[in-house]
Amino acid sequence: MLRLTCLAVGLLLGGINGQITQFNRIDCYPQPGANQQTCQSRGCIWDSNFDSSHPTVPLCYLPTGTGYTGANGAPGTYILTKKAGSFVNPYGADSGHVIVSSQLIGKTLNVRFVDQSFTNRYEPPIGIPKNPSTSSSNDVLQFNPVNVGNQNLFSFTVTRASKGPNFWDTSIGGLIFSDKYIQIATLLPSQSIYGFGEAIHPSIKHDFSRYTTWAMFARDEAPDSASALDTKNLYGVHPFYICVESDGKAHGVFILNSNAQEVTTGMAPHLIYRTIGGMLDLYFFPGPTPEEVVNQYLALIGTPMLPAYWSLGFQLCRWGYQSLQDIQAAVGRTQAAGIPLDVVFSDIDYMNHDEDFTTGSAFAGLSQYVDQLHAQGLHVTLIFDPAIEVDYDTFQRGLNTGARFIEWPASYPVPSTNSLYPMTANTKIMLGAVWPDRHTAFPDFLDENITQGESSSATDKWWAGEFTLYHSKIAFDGIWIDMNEPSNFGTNQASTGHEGIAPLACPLTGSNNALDSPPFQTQAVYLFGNGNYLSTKTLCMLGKTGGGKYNFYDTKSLYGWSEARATQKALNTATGKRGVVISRSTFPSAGRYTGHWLGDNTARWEDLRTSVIGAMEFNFFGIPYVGSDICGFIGSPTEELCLRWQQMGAFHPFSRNHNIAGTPPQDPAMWPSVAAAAKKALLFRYHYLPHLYSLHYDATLYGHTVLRPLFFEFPSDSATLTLDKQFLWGSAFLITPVLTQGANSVDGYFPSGVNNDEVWYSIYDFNYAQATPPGPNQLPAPVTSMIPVHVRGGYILPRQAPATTTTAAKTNPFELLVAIKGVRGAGTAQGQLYWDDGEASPSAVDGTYNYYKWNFAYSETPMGAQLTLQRVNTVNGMSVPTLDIIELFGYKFSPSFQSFALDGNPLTLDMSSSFYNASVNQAYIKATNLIDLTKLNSGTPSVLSWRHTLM
Ligand code: MIG
Repeated sequence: MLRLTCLAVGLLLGGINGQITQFNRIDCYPQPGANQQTCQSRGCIWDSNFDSSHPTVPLCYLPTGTGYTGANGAPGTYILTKKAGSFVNPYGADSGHVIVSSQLIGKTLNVRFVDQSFTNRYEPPIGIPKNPSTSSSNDVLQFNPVNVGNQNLFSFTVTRASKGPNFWDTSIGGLIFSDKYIQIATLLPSQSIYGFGEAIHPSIKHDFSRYTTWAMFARDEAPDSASALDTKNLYGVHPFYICVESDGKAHGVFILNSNAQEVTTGMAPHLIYRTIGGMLDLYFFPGPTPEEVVNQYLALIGTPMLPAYWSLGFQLCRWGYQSLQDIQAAVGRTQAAGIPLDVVFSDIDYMNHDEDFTTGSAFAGLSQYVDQLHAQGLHVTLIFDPAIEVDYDTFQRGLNTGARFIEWPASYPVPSTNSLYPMTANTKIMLGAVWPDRHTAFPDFLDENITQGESSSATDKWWAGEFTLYHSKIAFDGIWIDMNEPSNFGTNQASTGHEGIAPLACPLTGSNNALDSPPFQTQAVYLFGNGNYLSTKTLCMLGKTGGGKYNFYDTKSLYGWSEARATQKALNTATGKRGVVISRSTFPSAGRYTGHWLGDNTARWEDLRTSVIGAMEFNFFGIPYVGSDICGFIGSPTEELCLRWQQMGAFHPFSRNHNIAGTPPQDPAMWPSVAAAAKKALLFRYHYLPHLYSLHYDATLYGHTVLRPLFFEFPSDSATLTLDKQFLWGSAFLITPVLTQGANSVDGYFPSGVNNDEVWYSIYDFNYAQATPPGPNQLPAPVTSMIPVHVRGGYILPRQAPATTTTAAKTNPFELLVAIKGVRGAGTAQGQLYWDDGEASPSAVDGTYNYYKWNFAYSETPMGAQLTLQRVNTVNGMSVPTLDIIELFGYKFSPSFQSFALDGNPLTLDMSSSFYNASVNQAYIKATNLIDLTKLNSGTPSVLSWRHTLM
């Protein structure tokens, strides 16, 4: 049974019995139009004493005592029966029976509110929990329900068993349950809150000096980075945040819900979460490090897919290539400039009249060109939109094989549009209009009807079949899925933009409008202004998905997720390989199937800056394969902006230059200066691809981030909590991009660590191999150099000499960069390498990879150094390039080059290349076939040892 106690709450900031100030309010009028009369008529308090210095404070707010009274239910559960307080819910009848329960899933605490007054509450089918979580700490999370105050109001806290701060404390009040309005509010233990998406965040840490409401509902909406603040929802939905507590410990919270929803952050600090459907299903992750929070989150929802090795190469794209010759010209000038290039894209231009799985006449030679690119070791990614024109063979095959499309409800009168096309005349399919010339249908990827003996639904099978058929004509390697919010042109408006193609009209009024005009519509509608609805730019909320089982109202934000799932399967089926999928719309666990680009940004410095934040946030969300449109999508970049963006974008896992139609080309070879900078930055990236790939493997196997902010590694250094202009690859590689115009230098921060022993070695043009002083530094960064990159002492990074394709670079000998951490007496470094053929499917997790661990140590007594190399597991028969080079930073000894031995057997070094540079403590050891990684011991590690003398 749960403990029920009556607490005195005099110490609380506000809430159920406390004082309400302007800093701890819960908005009682979260839609536009609050005034004294509308406010008070719903039993709320109107503030006539408005403080103009805090313009975001809600003037209409909930009185104390708003919530539920309750009692013990069955063991471990709690029943909330009666709503308390003067608030009169204008958004529908209050539920009279909410059951609260909690459970531990490994170290993750799940708190569920099951609302039994309303049947068939929707739950996203993302298949959780995938796995129970673990933690480096023995602490256990606790759910502590309490009835507080005179009115016996229900609230709860979540804490660690060892106490410490309350992750959540709902004694602030404001719990509301009704069919189309669910609200919960909580006090927060600190202002260091990160996450919630997809949105443009002007800073990585949320701003608690004001009230801010972030909408979450998938929408085809381009990011606006130029406004001081734009809280609009973009393409995907991620109700997840990380909190760093005052002592540097971290925890996280995930709210599993796919309905239109929003979160308000308030000044107490507190947050208010509202959703207009589904469940209140909360997951608390104990950390205690930020990285562990993400590991625990991804244990629950699933870890990210492993991208094909080639997809870590540079990618060239644009919308508006007029013909195949335009693509060939851009690829030709990139290659002529010596810029590494791996992936060539075509946007919708290649299609015949924008129909999926067709090729337009201007691209007639695409198939042969793709073969030529393959012969050069390059790969090709094509775009496919979900909307299928309803008058050609692809659609007919779908109908023939039982594929489902989003439909009108059975009882709803189908619009006359359906009778325009023989294939839709007698169907309930909801027709929209996107890029194709005529009406389109939207595949229902949530269709769960799986015929016995099949492994996927007829819809998914048809989808994979279309890709397979098209692949037999054009041998693409990757799939880019766009417009999958899903986007639809002209919904509820006068025109679709296509002549003679009538727009979709949703029932906004009348007896069928319950889902299309719910009483509370969220900021996903209000922020877009009058005349907007949940169905704006998309399909009608009363549409049916899941083979008729669900309402689009509930599943709309899952569309991209479900398309990504089907498309990954289709890619594997069509190509027989791993490949990679890139999706615009995402939802928690989409990372299992796809990567993401940050959408239609603009060629502005502000957008370059927010893309640094966006890429880190998608790593929190379990979608580490992410990047922005390099040089900006909308508009035309200046030469300098494009140069800086190429330099920064060379460090994003998904590194693609992309541009809107109708603007001049902006591929890097368009300007000699940009070409030189791109070449230099990308050759650097290609040098370290084995490290980047290993980070992705770690993400797939263990749910790690690939890119992360500095506070992930140094959460107890409060200076890192707001840093969002630098980022790390894993733990060891710190990138300090130039994000401002006219700069010749850039400010960076170099944490000294809890033990004051961190070392950051420069690995770019300036002070190569030398340690940068800890703390803030101004670093040289002229356009002719790389942006600053530093490697952290204590790590060994695998690398290979670069080439202009990953295909070529992948066969080069391995090298290890050993960045030593330590005091004079002893220094150490560690690292690892995951290696496989880079494209086999299925990948990872089944153990079909090579895994090596390295360990370096030196000592003064006896005077010598040891590099331990261990082959942990290997794919039989796969040959791995030899290890030929070892470079050491922070190595304060002169090595005896004659003393090198592997497991006691002497080795001969290449003395024309090996050297020791005493002035910067750098050693460079080289020999052709120095160590055969294929034959390395798998049991007892091999030891490379040598003697040295103190300098
Ligand atoms: O409505 O396919 O975000 O990357 O170039 C525009 C054309 C449709 C939006 C994507 C963008 C792509 C464009 N697409």
